[in-house]
Parts: sequence; structure tokens; C-alpha cells
Amino acid sequence: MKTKVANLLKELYLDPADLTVGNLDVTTPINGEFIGSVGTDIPSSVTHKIEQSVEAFKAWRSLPAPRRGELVRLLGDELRTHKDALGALVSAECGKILEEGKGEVQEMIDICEFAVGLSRAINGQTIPSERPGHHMREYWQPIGPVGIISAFNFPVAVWSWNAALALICGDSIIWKPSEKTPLTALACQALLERAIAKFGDDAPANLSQVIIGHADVGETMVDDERMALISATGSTRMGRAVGPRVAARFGKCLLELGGNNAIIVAPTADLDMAIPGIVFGAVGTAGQRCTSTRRLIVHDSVYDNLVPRLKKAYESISIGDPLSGALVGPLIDKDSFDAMQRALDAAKAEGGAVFGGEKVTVEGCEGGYYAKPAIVEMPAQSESVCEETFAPILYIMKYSEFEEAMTMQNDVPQGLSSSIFTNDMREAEMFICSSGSDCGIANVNIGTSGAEIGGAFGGEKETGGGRESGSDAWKAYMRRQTSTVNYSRELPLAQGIKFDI
Ligand code: UN1
Repeated sequence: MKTKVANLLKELYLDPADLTVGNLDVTTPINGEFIGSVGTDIPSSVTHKIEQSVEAFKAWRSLPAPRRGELVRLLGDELRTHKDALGALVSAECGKILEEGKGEVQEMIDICEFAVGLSRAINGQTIPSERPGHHMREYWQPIGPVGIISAFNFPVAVWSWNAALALICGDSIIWKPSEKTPLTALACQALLERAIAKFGDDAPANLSQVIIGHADVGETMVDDERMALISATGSTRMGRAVGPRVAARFGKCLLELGGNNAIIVAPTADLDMAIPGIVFGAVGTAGQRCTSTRRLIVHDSVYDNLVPRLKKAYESISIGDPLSGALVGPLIDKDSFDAMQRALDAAKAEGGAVFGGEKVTVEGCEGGYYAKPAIVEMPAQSESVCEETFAPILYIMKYSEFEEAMTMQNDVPQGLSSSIFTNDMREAEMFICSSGSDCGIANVNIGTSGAEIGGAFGGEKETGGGRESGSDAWKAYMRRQTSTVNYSRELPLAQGIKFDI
């Protein structure tokens, strides 16, 4: 594995020799083998990088936005060329299957394309002024250095959603990746540096930087008032730590945190579509997506048909080395495996019937933590179902009335993704009406995970309220400015006020 990773690093313009001397060891979840070590930052080096980022911002913000888009276009080119290598490095470092590793890089390519187009479309609006001879306009200005905090499970795509938008918006960026996945972060930075070199001299030095380390490193960035926006993707626990710190200094925060995503299977659901949707959502990325399907709310008329078919599908899933064609790879580490076992024990104590969930020993990968994805039939949506356990556990509950299903769907602290499988038009529309799903994502006849980059991505309640990626999420990376220009020879006051002097 070490040789494989070294070769991938070389393909991605990193010198493997440099990546064996740091103080942060990186192991692959595939078999627990050591694959490199990287140097970490300390608070003073973070402060220095922030200073540099402020300088880079001052230069970058003045370049025309379409020119800034050119850099993101070049980054997209690098990603296209290196999709296989980066996808494989993602697999090696976070354990997702190769197909999903490459899919993640595809998301990066897609967001680059989207951002290039946006670089000519970050429009403000003109607003009718109530005063004669006046123009009122809204401008979107670059906001400042943007801090990006990302998690191990999407170690590269989440950075790109933020980086591509921030860069076309005129912001400099500093990225704190998960300490579990620093190699992929360094590889992305190397690809962006190549794009910068091709771009030319008008890209300032230190436009994009990486900081590596544990919480103290992140905290230094989070607390620094020069960081205009902190965009943090990860657990609700992390968001609870980051949000108030940024708010205390009146900084801006974009939080994309945990999910507890449900699929409702209605009486008219097409089960041939629902089953693959459910299985991909629940076991894809070994249940370690923030959009993973964690709850199934099944109408009692289809329950006895659906659940045995699901169990059969689960039995056919190959669990093993994610680089060798398995459908489900390992959990990220032992802590994650232990959390899964604790959650299953808690569900049993609440009356749940557990199917699967056992440890799987994979030949040649004995140092990895592989588990059979679990299905848990629950008598009710009890306490453990309301928690997000980052593992392949699918809780199944029954319902009889549509309103009951909607209440159950919304009755968890998180609000990221949701879906319904139904062929009843009324149910489908009710699911996405004002009193329907309270999530940021509400799908009909597709699963909860695998969102396209074109939509705004994020959710409500404990999910944090932020939106990344598509639609008008770019506005979070800019500051809004209202400008009124008087082109008359009078000075009328607004609201009709007379102020004679
Ligand atoms: C995440 O798990 O943090 O919708 C992001 C999806 C992916 C992104 C997941 N496009 O499943």
C-alpha cells in the first residue's frame, strides 16, 4: 500500500520522501498500514499564513471576476487529467471505494465548471429608487480570506465546493483538512499550484494555503478576525465549537453539519427503484456520508415485502478492499467501529431487532475495521434513532398514515436530506410543501445521498443552516453592498423628509 500511495503522490506532484518526516502519521483505513507522515502547523504558523492570506486577498480581489474564473478553469483541467490518481488517493486515505473516490473528483470538476460560468454571472441587481434622479444598485464584493474546514469522508470535494466559489468571488483561501486525510489535501493544493503557475503573474502568492493539525490549529484560524468567513463541514459537535467562536467576533460562518436522513416508502412506491436507492444511500461510503440514509419510514402495507428484499440485497453486498472492487469498504477507524457497535447495543436495548452489523475480517486487510452494514427494525423512533452514528446503520420504522410518516421524518434534531418513494402525486407534493419535509434537501423517487453540485447543499436545525456548492450559495463568499447614486442637481431626502438649512 505504501508503494502504491507513493506512486500516486508522485503522479500528483508530491515528493513521497517529503511525506515521511512529519509529526502527524497517516494510516490507511484499508489495512491500517502507515502511508506517510506530514508536518503540522502550530498557532504561530497559522497566524503567519493568515497574514499572507490577507495580502493575497488585497491583490486577488481587484482582478476581474472572469479572469479569476480562468484560474478555476485551469484547476478543473488539472482535475480532469488527474482524476484517476486523485480518486485512488482518496480511496487509499479515507477508505471509500475507488468508484466513489473518482466520483468525488468528478464533483470537483463539476463545481469548477459551475464556478467558471458563475465568474461571469455574480450579478447584483438594480432596485427602483423612490427619489427622482437616483439609481440604486446592489453590488457583490469579495469578502476576504475564507477558512475552509473539511471532514475525512469527503476529503477533496468539500474543499472544491468552497475553494472554486471563493476564488471566483475574489477571496483568498486557507484550508484545514481533517487530520485523518492530509495527503489528499496536499495533493489538491499541488494541483491548484500547477494551475496558478499556468495562470500567470497576476495570481498573488499564497492565494491558497493549507494548515494541518488538530483542534488548536483550527481554533487559531476560527478565532482570527481577519478570516472573513469560516466554512465548516463536519460533525454537529465540531459546528457547536466553531459557530459560537466565529459569532463572538461577528465573523461569518457557513456550517454544513450532521444529517439523520430518512426515506419514506409509501404504499404506491416502486420498490424496484426504492431498493437500490435505499441500499446505495445506506451502505454507500460505508454509511459515512452526511447524506447517508439512516432511517426508513415504511408504510405497513409494503413493510413485509420490502424488508426481506432489503435484507437479501444486503446479503449480496461485497465488503472488502475498496481498491479491489468491493461495494463497501472499511470504516475510518476503530473509534468509528466501536461507535457503531455501541449504537447497535443501544438500539437493541430500545427493542430493536438487529440484522448484520458484525465485524468482517478481510484477508490481507486485517488491520482495517470492516463491518456488515446493519438493518435495525425498531418498534418506534426512539432515542438512539435520533442520533447520527457515522456508520452503515439503517433503522426501519412502520407507519400507517401519511401525517405520521411526515411527523417522524421531521422529528429528529438534524435537517439535511430526505426523500419519499411514492407514485401518489398528492403525497409527493405534500412532501415538499411548506408543512412537508423540514430538510435542506427533499427528494422524490431518488435517495437521500449523491446530490448534484448545481443545487445549494446543506440543511436546517443541527445541520447548521449553511449552503455550499450550487444555486446562489456563492453569495456567502461575498459581501453585499447597496449603493445609491444621485445624478440629479437636487438633494431630495428619502421618506419625503424636509430638512431646511
Ligand atoms: C458529505 O458527506 O459531507 O450528496 C457530502 C452527497 C455528496 C456530498 C456529501 N454529493 O452525498
